Amino acid sequence: MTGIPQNIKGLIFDLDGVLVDTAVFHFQAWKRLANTLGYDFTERENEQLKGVSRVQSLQLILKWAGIEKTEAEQEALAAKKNDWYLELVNQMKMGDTLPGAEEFLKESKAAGYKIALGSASKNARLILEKTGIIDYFDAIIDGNGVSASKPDPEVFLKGAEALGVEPADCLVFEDAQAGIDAARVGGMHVVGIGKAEDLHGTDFVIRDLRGLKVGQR
Ligand code: B16
Ligand code: MG
Repeated sequence: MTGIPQNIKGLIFDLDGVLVDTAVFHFQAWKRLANTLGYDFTERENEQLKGVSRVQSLQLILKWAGIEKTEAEQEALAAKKNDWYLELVNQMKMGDTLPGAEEFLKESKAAGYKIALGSASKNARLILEKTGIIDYFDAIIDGNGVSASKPDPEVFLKGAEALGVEPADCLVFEDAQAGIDAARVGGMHVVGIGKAEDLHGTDFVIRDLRGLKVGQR
């Protein structure tokens, strides 16, 4: 089994698709919104919304549908989608994390790694609280604290800074290509979570966090 590279001091986790499976809730809520506009989209198109911010996701869906909306209308639509998304998130419970995620966080913390969240989501804190994993984090950088979306490296650079660790000594965990590109541009190591054929530019790819050994620092 692969281990964490020797020089690594800080671990920066994406949220959706790495620690929790909220992608399915995003998909349901976006689909519900698209349907009110007389449009539908598939799970395959939904892949392109992963790791992308709320407003950018809406703009992509409107583009696919060939629909134009003013900025004010877009804000109202994004708010409606978020209300529906939160109805689903609010049903999440302690332990609703992806396979191996909580154990990996626990072992990493015990081994002395500094741990940050680097997520595009503005709902990240709520999700970490509901699933009971918030206390593992030394720093939380989310969609409320960044101005540029992935593949811009801002979210991860802020994470490294908050941990007091050089970017080159950080390992980022990402399931989306935009996030992998962001980590690379930021000069960090990056583990892809998912299928190797879908993810490019990683140090290595694992199916989920059961596939990586924490070991000793
Ligand atoms: P919110 P991540 C991303 O989370 C999701 O992958 C993406 O689908 C979503 O649009 C984005 O968060 C914003 O989420 O609407 O909750 O602010 O993968 O960066 O943890
Ligand atoms: Mg993600």
